[in-house]
Amino acid sequence: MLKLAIQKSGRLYEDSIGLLKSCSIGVSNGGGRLRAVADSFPLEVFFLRDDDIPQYVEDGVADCGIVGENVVFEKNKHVEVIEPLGFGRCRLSLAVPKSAKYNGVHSLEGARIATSYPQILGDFLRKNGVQADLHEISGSVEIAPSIGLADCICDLVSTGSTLISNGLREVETVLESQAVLVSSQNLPSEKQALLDKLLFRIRAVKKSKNHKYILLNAPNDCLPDIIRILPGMKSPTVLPLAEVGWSSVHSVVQEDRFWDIIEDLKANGAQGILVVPIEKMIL
Ligand code: PRT
Ligand code: ZN
Repeated sequence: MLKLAIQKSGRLYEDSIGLLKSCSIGVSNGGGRLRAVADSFPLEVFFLRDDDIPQYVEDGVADCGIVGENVVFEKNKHVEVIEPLGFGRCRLSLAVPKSAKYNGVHSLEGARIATSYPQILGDFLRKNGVQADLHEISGSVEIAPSIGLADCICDLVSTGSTLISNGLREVETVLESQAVLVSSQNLPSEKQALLDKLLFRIRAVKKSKNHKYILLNAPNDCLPDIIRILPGMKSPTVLPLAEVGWSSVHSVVQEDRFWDIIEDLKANGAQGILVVPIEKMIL
């Protein structure tokens, strides 16, 4: 049985459970349980504080885990990052009071900086040749300047609204982060085989989220142009419609190019365009 550690509650919990569900693995920690056995996959899930996950994985108590890169780099344990998961996106940033002068990292020389990320920030400052006075605090970092504890802060940011409401201005990104799947080093072969199976499902789900299935009708004389626009997985499927001289074209398009492709298709004679989500995608 593969042992997976995920966050017990917090920002990564819903997406971690949702990802497993998309992989057809049902898990529930109903009643605040700390461990649960999944249905339909040989997986035991541990529900932990995110900060503890790298240690559990390093020690082999859990074989793998889902945790933010910010935590992985800060804890600096011996774990392998095996797959970015595309959720829990944020950045670790330096922020100064709105009215403070800032002309690059060197402005921070000698400054008192409040942070929950002394390792990552320490590395960043060393690389930039800056010496500063780090104050490690574990929560509510953003109030440190206003209560006189620090001159500036280094904390996680997603929308930026917490910084604004505390009169702070983001000046430097130290790290871009998202949730990742990590694993213990040197897993025994039967665990590695299960992890590979889980990873195969995760990749199929991730791929499907970046793609849409598209169906359209077009007069046959427009088909060469439409087929040129729609790359498909191998090539588009073309089926005759009941109405003579018309065809239905089916294909898969990448989400990020989606609107450009639709415009191009319309301009080249496509009609009745339908777009549907893909649940799993295996190449
Ligand atoms: O109890 P436990 O220790 O497990 O949870 P936690 O309180 O330490 O972590 P949690 O649930 O807050 O966050 C878990 C992970 O989510 C983090 O380690 C990041 O990888 C990721 N994440 C993504 C974030 C944010 N976005 C985020 N915005 N973690 C925290 N924040 C906080 C930030 O610290 C600041 O206070 O949200 C505030 C800023 O948000 P904006 O939107 O105002 O910029
Ligand atoms: Zn935490």
